[in-house]
This record gives sequence, structure tokens and C-alpha cells, in this order.
Amino acid sequence: MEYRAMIAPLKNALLATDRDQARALAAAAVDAAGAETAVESVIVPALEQIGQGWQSGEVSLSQVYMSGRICEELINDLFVVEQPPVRTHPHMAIAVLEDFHMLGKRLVLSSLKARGYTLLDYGHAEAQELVNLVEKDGIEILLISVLMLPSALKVQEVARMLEQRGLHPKIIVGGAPFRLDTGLVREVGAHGTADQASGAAEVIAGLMREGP
Ligand code: B12
Repeated sequence: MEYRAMIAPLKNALLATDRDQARALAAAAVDAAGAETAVESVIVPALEQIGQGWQSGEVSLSQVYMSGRICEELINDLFVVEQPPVRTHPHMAIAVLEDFHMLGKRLVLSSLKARGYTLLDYGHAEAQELVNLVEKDGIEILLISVLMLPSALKVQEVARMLEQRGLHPKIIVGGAPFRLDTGLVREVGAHGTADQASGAAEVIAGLMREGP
């Protein structure tokens, strides 16, 4: 089966909470396309379709929840990071701001680690808490993942509080609201974004070339 043709069967397996079938499909997609493409082109679209189904009332919240859990397990198993060459780069951290959609962050983290970047993982953080952590750790590049618009708008609050403390880390944002509205990145005071987790490394490299 061509790997993109696995989206629909994977979606059905997730909705049926059929872990074994979901795992078999994910493994086949990895064999066909490699882990990163399998996640971005098969698992993420399957989850997006499940989200749309929930919005239109065909899918229950418990199905969305279980699908997210299963995908989290699959992604943890698929991304076995081998020892990449260590890079020298500014001090970096990543967080999910305000909301609890954690998979995007997980993918960005794996993708960067696989490319030799080292970064702190703040997990989920509220705006004030995030600013405190950035100050304490002297973070120079802050990556923020969100999936809900209200959380995306909170980035502005983070940027403002950082500014007030005289801190000027580069902020890279990502997640659905930024994919849907390309103007939002600048609006909230961020310096860059990428539609896919695998694009984060390129954005970081660009910001490093620009300098402080
Ligand atoms: C799974 C899921 C959940 C799970 C999350 C489990 C988990 N551990 O993460 C659970 C069940 C907990 C959940 C809860 C809720 N959810 Co929900 N959920 C989803 C769903 C189906 C998939 C999200 C997902 O994991 N996608 C896969 C990840 C990998 O995609 P991603 O985060 O976009 O990441 C990709 C890129 O954006 C990028 N990226 C992400 N972050 C970053 C960061 C950087 C720096 C960069 C460069 C790139 C990058 O890389 C990734 C791809 O490589 C979406 C549907 C959708 N269309 O997205 C709804 C969705 C996000 N949820 C939604 C809602 C409303 C909720 C709830 C409020 C429901 C409720 N009534 O309780 C709660 C809110 C919880 C909270 N406070 O956060 C809405 C949001 C609407 C909106 N835009 O505001 C959506 C869009 C569903 C819908 N169509 O209505 N949800």
C-alpha cells in the first residue's frame, strides 16, 4: 500500500481503539517512507481528520482522546533517536503554552534531537511560568507549540513580559493557528514558524545566521 493510502485505515483503527492494527499500519508507513514522513504525512493527517469528525459530531471526545493517546505511544516508539553529531548552538527550550495538546511539541523535540540539537523541555507551561523559566535558564531561542487560538494569542503576552524584563530571546512558534493564519506569527511578536516539526531546524539555522 502506498503510504498516503494508509491515512484512512489508520484513522479507522484509531477510532476503533485497535492499537495492534494502528501499530501495524504505522510500522508499514515507517518502512515505506521513514519515521519523520510517516508521522507527518500519515499519523498527523489521520488525527486531523479525527478532529474534523469531532467538530462535525461524528466522533466522540473519548475517541479523540484515545486516538491521541495511541498516537503518542506510536510516536514514542517510532522516534528512536540515534546518536547524532552534537551541535553548538544558542541555549534553547520548548514548551506547550497554555493548552494540553502535547504531540506537536513531542515531534519538534524528536526532530531537533535527531539533528543534534540539545534543548530543555518545559512540558506544559502557563505564560508567567514560561517567562520565569526563560529568565532562570538564560534561554536564547524559545520554541512554543500550541493548537488552540487562545493559546496562540498568549504568545503575545509572553513576548511582552519578556520584553519588560529586558529579555530578548528569539521566539519560534508552531501549531495549527499559525498554519491557518500566516500573519499571526508577527502579530504575536514571534520571529519564525514552520508548518511541520521537521522545519524547526531550518528556522533555527536561519535565526542563528541573522545573529542577535
Ligand atoms: C488529539 C487531540 C486532543 C487530545 C490531545 C492529546 C495529547 N496528548 O496531545 C485531547 C483529547 C486531550 C484533546 C483535548 C481537547 N481538544 Co483537541 N484535538 C486533538 C486533535 C484531534 C489532534 C491534535 C494533534 O495531536 N495533532 C497532531 C499534532 C502532531 O499536530 P500539531 O500539534 O499541529 O503539530 C504539527 C505542526 O503544527 C507542527 N508544530 C506543532 N508545534 C510546533 C512548534 C514549533 C516551534 C514548530 C516549528 C512546529 C510545530 O509540527 C507538527 C507536525 O510535524 C485536534 C484536531 C486537529 N485538527 O488538530 C483536536 C483540536 C486541536 N482540539 C480541539 C479542542 C477544542 C479540544 C478541547 C477544548 C476539547 C474539549 N471540549 O475538552 C480539549 C482542550 C484541551 C486543552 N486545554 O488543551 C480543537 C481546537 C479548536 C481551536 N482551534 O481552538 C481541535 C482543532 C479539534 C477541532 N477540530 O475542533 N484534544
